[in-house]
Amino acid sequence: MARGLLGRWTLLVPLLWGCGLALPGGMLYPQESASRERKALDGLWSFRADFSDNRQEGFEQQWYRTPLRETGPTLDMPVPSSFNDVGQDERLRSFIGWVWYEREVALPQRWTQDLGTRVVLRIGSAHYYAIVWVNGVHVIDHEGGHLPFEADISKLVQTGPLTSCRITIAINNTLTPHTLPPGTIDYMTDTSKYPKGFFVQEIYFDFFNYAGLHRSVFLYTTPTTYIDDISVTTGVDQDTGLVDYHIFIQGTEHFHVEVYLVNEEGEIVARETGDQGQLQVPNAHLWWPYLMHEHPAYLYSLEVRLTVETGAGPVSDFYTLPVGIRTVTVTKNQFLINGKPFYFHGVNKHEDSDIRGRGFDWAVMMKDFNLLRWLGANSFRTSHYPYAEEMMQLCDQYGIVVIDESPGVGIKLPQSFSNVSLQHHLEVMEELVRRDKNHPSVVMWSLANEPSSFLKPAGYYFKMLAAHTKALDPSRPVTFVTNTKYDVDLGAQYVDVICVNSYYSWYHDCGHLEVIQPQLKTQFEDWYRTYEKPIIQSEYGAGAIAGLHHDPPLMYSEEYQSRLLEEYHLVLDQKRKEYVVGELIWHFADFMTDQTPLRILGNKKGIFTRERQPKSAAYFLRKRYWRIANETYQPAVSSVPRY
Ligand code: BDP
Repeated sequence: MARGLLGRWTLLVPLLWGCGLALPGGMLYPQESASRERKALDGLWSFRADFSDNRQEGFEQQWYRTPLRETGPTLDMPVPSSFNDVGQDERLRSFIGWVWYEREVALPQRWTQDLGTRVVLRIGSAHYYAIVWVNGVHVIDHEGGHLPFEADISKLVQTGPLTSCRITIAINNTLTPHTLPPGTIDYMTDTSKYPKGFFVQEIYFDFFNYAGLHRSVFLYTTPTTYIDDISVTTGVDQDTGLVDYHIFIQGTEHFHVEVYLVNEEGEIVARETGDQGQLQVPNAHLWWPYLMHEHPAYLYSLEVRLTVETGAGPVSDFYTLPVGIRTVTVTKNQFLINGKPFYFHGVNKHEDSDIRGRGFDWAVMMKDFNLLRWLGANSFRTSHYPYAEEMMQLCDQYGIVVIDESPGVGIKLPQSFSNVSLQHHLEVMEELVRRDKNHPSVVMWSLANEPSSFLKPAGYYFKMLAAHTKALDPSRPVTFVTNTKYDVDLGAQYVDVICVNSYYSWYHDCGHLEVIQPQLKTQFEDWYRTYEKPIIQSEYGAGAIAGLHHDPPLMYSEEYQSRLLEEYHLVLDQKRKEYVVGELIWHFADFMTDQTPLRILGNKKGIFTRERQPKSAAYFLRKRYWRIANETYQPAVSSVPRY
């Protein structure tokens, strides 16, 4: 294959960089209300991978101009899902380059005839780079595989009697040193060893680079004067809950906004008018992580009503935002929620399961939440990229605390610390904060996972990233997850909480469980002495093949996995009395990776299998998590198993 693989890509990316850092517009989750309609385009889409040598055939032949089936053979592709594991064709599983998705949608006549209606196309996640056309007209490009983007397509669908539209999305999963996550394409030109045109995508992270339309694509409507964004921060003054809000209106400067805060019983507890203000709630029910309080995860509804007077009468827009009133504070040795010490006993997750790859799935999400509760986990980190919005909403409802991580994983190469990369990373943080800022479950932003934070440019890189993220959201602490040694890490000075990954007795001193206690103790003491900041053990764990047993414990047996956790826990139990504020097991469930000799159909460090069945370590960890919950939270919830 020729190097044209990246041709169009490299051409387009600089256009985005030119946009500067102020993101235009909000990214509220589409919802139905008295003024809004929504259509989810889940289901089968037409799909075609561009197998041409330079991957440019689709652009050369303008596949977006006519129905995709007229350009050549197409497949039916489920959305949401990754395209990789659905078919039986190895070429598609490992495909790198452009794939094309298309869907024809019938629209209600009121969407296409009423010029007071704004029709928006919103793509929840397209991994990695996307170009979108509607009825053959280019509407938007987007870089980044894990955050939503949208385009106003009213003008394209309100052109006459036509009440359908054809949506075409070209997606490229190629990773370069400047994408997030980064990667490189290596071309193998020695034809005595490799077939002509052979190349591989190198990645610097440990999960399969699934691609496609991973989340729902929505069409939704608003009036042409509409609520574009809502920003809420909460505080507490004695028993009074404080909700500071800012509503962003588009389409007019002359509007009337009413804001109501409604409790779970449906009663209005506070009201205000105007696009900015503070709602005060006497005797407020605070949002607590579940297990921590008898009324966990209490959510109010912020009902926003916009009214605009027009010549033809008043036009209204309505949007309802769930609001949890809570505070987050960090001291030098504690992480406090509502002023009380919070200990993260949770997991690291991936969006990964079976043939759907990383595609969102309601059943998998519910199973995972049920498993989290079964386990007694109170938190997770969105390793190593932002998760579906539906998942964040459920965390708000169920009281699961989230460390919200950007896709900054595998930042290893010096080029990936360049200004070009930094600029993109800053934008991704903007997109992430814009999307997730109102979730009470999100208590901290994670900028990256295991970057080469010992490299010289890492200091400036993380200084800028941390400062920018804090400027975007002064209400939450910031971290990044490190596996660099404490005395050479150049980024840790800029974070509020130190998150450390370590794999004692797994990647080093293999099989020697007896090294864990001294090494882990030293790790914590070194970090705390140097930085005097609270520490989270953000990853630790061991691989285990479900059903593989060996006593005495040997690596990859279920026994070894449990024993390794036990050794870690002995030190964690000492240090959590001092300054360790959390432990997140690596990993919640087995997950797919690239093929390497160290991985057997994926990473097996899950305490659940990829099919979500428990290994022995899950029972072991469950006892611990519920024990910590029983010890820590008062009053204990009656449904808590008492170990
Ligand atoms: C850590 C990475 C994680 C890997 C894990 C492992 O943060 O993504 O999957 O190691 O090796 O370094 O299992």
